[in-house]
Amino acid sequence: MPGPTEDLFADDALQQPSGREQIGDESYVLRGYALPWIDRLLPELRRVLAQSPFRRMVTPGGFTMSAALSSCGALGWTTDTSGYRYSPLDPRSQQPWPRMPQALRQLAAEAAADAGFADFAPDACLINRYVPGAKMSLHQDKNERHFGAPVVSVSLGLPAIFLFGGHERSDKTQKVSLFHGDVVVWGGVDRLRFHGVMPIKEGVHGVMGPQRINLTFRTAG
Ligand SMILES: O=C(O)CCC(=O)C(=O)O
Repeated sequence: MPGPTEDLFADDALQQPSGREQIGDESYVLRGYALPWIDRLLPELRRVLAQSPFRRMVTPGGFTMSAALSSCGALGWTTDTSGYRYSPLDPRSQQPWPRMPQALRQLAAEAAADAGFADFAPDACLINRYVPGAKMSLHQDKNERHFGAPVVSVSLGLPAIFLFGGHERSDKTQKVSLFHGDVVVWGGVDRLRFHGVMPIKEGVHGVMGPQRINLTFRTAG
């Protein structure tokens, strides 16, 4: 029978940090920010994914990404051997991407405002699914038309180590642990900083199962 201390540490929520952590001049981790939204968010996410299911895309260099992707909103980020771009159509169905649910849009706008970016109006929500072992290499988000709006990134499910670098690929990276419900916002002078995700460790999350889902909101058009 575990003692009281073990019981305490068996509870995920009690181990999770809370509050706002600054990771750059204009970059913040909002710990647990999305938790109160989860019950509204998950059914909407299921509807989006029924219409535009996850698929693994190929990079211009011919590599299949380990994360599987989908999107909602007016524009969806896609990649194939001819390049990275935003498209109004899901390349799989040639139909518009599912509309961005109001709960997702509102969560992103409120998180951006709390991090100092008022009036965030995302038109693209990229949905990344990582199974254990999947990762995202260091990259800059620069397929958007302008860089005035921040990036808002919501983590769900298995924990991840987010790599937050500088403006050069070779710059030192900070390792930021992200948990279910955490939101990262970066913009302004930090908008083009390199970032990525280390391979996800094996595990099963109590709500999301054996996966991590990340929602990344941007103003792309
Ligand atoms: O999964 C994440 O936390 C980051 C995703 C990301 O870097 C991206 O979609 O550009």
